Amino acid sequence: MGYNRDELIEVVSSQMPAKRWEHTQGVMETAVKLAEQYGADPVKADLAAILHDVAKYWPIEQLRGILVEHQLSNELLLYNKQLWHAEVGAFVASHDYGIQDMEVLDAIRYHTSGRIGMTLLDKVVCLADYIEPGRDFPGVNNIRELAKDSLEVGLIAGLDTTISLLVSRRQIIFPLTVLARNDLIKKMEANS
Ligand code: DGI
Ligand code: FE
Ligand code: FE
Repeated sequence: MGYNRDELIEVVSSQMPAKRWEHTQGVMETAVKLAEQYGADPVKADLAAILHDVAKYWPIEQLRGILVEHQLSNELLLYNKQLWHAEVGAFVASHDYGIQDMEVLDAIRYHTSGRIGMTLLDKVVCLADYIEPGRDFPGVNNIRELAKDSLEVGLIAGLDTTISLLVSRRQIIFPLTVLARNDLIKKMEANS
């Protein structure tokens, strides 16, 4: 309990391979920049970014165990295991590292799936995860360009990429991801 930033960095980076820690550093840098540009709290963005993938390399059975034991999300258990590290990450941040800020915990919790009514901080962390400098997937440069002008347009493009990829692989889509995308589009249309 009561970890300072350097201690958090130490304890988080020790739980992942070097490559994933490089990704996390990219997300930290990008999330702070996006926060500054779009008016989110850069300190919270940095903290959420440090912790967002803390559970990414935990054994699947350990992730499942935490979801079940702490009754975090029964629904998540029915969907892709790649979604689990986000919910568990928020739990670990709170339970093991004493993070109490709900905004930070939610940004970690929803960094993979998104959600309806994403906060500014949710959007910043989720988008930073897509476009940090180390990311290299088809279309990433387009998302980077879109993100320069609009947090929402960039994020919708990111979610579209994920959904398209899942469709192309005939994989199940976590409904919240579709709901998050629809909600962002609806709100953009309402504002135009
Ligand atoms: O943890 P990272 O690799 O940095 O990024 P992430 O947390 O967004 O990655 C999670 C992976 O989960 C992503 O490559 C796509 C996969 N995935 C599987 N099913 C779903 C899903 N992602 C979303 N958003 N929704 C799904 O239903
Ligand atoms: Fe992640
Ligand atoms: Fe990530």
